[in-house]
Parts: sequence; C-alpha cells; structure tokens
Amino acid sequence: MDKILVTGSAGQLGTELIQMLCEVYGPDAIIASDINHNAAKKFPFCSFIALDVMDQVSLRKVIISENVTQVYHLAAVLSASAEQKPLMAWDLNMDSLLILLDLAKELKLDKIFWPSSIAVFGKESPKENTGQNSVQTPNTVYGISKMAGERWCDYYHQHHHVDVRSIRFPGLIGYKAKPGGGTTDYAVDIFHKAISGASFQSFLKKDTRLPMMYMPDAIQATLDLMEAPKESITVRSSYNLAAMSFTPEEIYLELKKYYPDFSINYVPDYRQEIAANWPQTIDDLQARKDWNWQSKFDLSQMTKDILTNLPNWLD
Ligand code: AKB
Repeated sequence: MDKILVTGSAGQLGTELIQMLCEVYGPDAIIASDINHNAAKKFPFCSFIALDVMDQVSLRKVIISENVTQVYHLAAVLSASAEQKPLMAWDLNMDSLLILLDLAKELKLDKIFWPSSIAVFGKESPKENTGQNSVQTPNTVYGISKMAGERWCDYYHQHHHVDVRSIRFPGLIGYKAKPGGGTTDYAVDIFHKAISGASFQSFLKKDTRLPMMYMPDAIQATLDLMEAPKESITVRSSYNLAAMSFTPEEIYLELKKYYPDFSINYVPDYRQEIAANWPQTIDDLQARKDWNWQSKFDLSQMTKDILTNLPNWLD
C-alpha cells in the first residue's frame, strides 16, 4: 500500500492533519512521525515512527521500507522560538527541507507538502492585501528560512519535476494541540485563559492586526491543494492563503461576549517587533482561482466552535 508520511506530527498543524488524513485515506495509509518518541501516544489510530528529519539515512530508509509515496513535511521551528536559537532554527528549517527535496527527486516521490508562512513578508511588503508576488523582505530567521525554502521548492519543481506544493499559512488557531513558539500563538492561549477564568496578558499591542485562520480551514486547504490536478497549480513557491484578520483587542471582545468577567492587559515583548513587520491582510486570489480555495470560518464562527469543543477536549 502507498503510504503518506507526516513529519512534525505532534505540532499544532500535524495533530489535526493526521486525523483528517486518516479519515480521508484510511489509518493504514498514514505514518505519523516526530522527533519526540513520546508523541506516539497521540496517534494510537495509525502508525508512528520516531524520526529526526535531519537524519537523511533514516528518512531514506523509512521512505523505502514503508513504501512512502507522499510526505507532508511539517517539522520546523516557528518564528518566536527561532529568534531564540537562530542557527539551529535555520539548519533545521532549511536542511530538513533540502534533504527531503533531494530524496523526492532520487526516489521519485509522488507529492510533497511543505508549509510556508506570512512570515516571508516584511517591513517593505504592502501591509494590506499583500499579494502573491509582493516584495519579500523577512527580518526573522523563520521568515528568511521560509522565503529560501519557497525558492528551493520552485527550483526542485522546475529542474527535477518534484511535485512539491506549499501554502503560506497565516496564524493558525486550533484547540487540539498546544501552540509551539509562534508569534500568533497568543490567539490560541487566550481561549484557554478565558475558559479557565484566568485573565490574559497579551504579548502584542491591542491594535496589532494579523492574518489568522481556524485550523479546520487550514487542514481543508492543505488537502484541497494536494488533491488538485497538477496542471491547475501555477505557483510552485507557495500560495498566499487568507481567512480572517483580527487584533488582540478584537478577539478579546469576541470572547468577552461569552465570558463577561474576562480581562486582558497588554505587555508587548520582542514578538511585537516580529508581528509589526508582517502583513495585516492577505490577497489569496491565486489560490481561489487555481484550486477553488474558500475559507469557512470567520472570528465569530471560530470562537463559537472552539468554545463549544475545547472544554470537552480538555476533560
Ligand atoms: C508563527 O507565528 O510563527 C506562525 C506563523 C505565522 O507562521 N504561526
């Protein structure tokens, strides 16, 4: 049976993507993997392999021995964490992608998915309706690694016909996994604080508007892109994608509708500088044209869905 390998499975995107991949393709077709062998307990319903994505020999052995034909490469160090360990983050984000792209070429893998980010844009990029081909001047290690990674994806497609597909995700918000070092992760933590009756301290200023997306939309977009016919894909760097944009104050006020006593204070830290250089809204027309992308959740719909499901999830 052809298998799909997912790296970085225990992360925010991986946790929910694995569940959907198992629903769509069947659990026998999915191999979850993560460098943390304890992550196996998150995936009792499919195969799990402890895997270091920097270990080319092991990765090659898994692909061959397990008959892997598709890889979703999610392992990465996100923006805030990457600023704390720049060279390690650059090595992991870049070398792991290059190892995979070269294996995809050698072993003729069917398809690769690799997530990019709004972090490829920077101070000189338009803040509003940032376009598919807007200037990219990232000023974070994470953004630089994603910009370089996009170029390598396009290179391996053009020169070696590797079918690698990518999405520039906005901030992703889900309730099924703890956030992992992202500048946008305040928007995950705020739900936990509201539900637990605690006050919330925002590390971003109240009016810092960022593009955001509810995880179900992100998962659906990933599957839609991977299922799209090759000939419909006109972007081999990475597709812009949008769903909503909001500020810390706006998500706070949405939560206050459900928790009237919920309180917030704003104590910006180094992550404010990161967020201030990112776009506020994204133009995703090309994804809509090429593979019929359409988001389903806005802030109000996402908040209602999370508050309905998170308490049971935590029990
Ligand atoms: C981060 O905040 O680092 C990520 C991202 C926007 O790519 N969530």
